[in-house]
Amino acid sequence: MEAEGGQECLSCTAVESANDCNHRIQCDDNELCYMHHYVTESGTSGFDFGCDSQQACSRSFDTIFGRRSEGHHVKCTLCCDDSKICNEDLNCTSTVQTRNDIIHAITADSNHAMMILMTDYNNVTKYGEYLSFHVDNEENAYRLMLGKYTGNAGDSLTLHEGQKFSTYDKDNDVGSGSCAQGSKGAWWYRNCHASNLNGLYLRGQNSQYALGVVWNAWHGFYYSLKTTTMMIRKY
Ligand SMILES: [Ca+2]
Repeated sequence: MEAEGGQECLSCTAVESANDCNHRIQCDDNELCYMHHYVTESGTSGFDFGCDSQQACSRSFDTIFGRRSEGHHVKCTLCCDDSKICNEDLNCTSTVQTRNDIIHAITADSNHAMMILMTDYNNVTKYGEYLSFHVDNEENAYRLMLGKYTGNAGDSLTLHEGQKFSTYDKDNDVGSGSCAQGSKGAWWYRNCHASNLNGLYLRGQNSQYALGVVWNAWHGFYYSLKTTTMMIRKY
């Protein structure tokens, strides 16, 4: 989306019904409109919209495609059922285009970096950034391609480089079982993961091994992060 201040954005700011979601807000000059995809605990996915932080703006990341935070995991799920996604007007459509189709299209033409911002329950924020980020097309199961890591969160994604995207209904991992079902998420699972950002929203320290919103290099497999945001920039 365009990173322009003062723009009018579609908004969906709380746990709302589809009709309630369909309103507009004005973003501040230091914010940008965002559209992001989310996956709920039940596996439903969708998009929502709003204004994003100055931090994202200042880093010139212009596409935000994955986010987990309090409320977001249930936000606007009434917009669509499992077979549909929301379009930019937050109306349900039957298009087969998914989050990964969009990311594939965005990252196909040039060099892009992908940054993940993560916040824990002490409100500490860390990040990991990867150069040469690209997601392959549907025929290749949205295979993940990544370059060099930098950041202070530790590297929990290079393990997944070269892996296909697996969901509850599509086991594309290299293990004998289904990592998506076993890890309660959708990700570029290998056998199975070092990160699980579409996992269960388990709110910090918990007893469920590797099922939460996990970034192993920072908080290990028994900690579910408070917020995560995945962003792309061109370079
Ligand atoms: Ca498998």
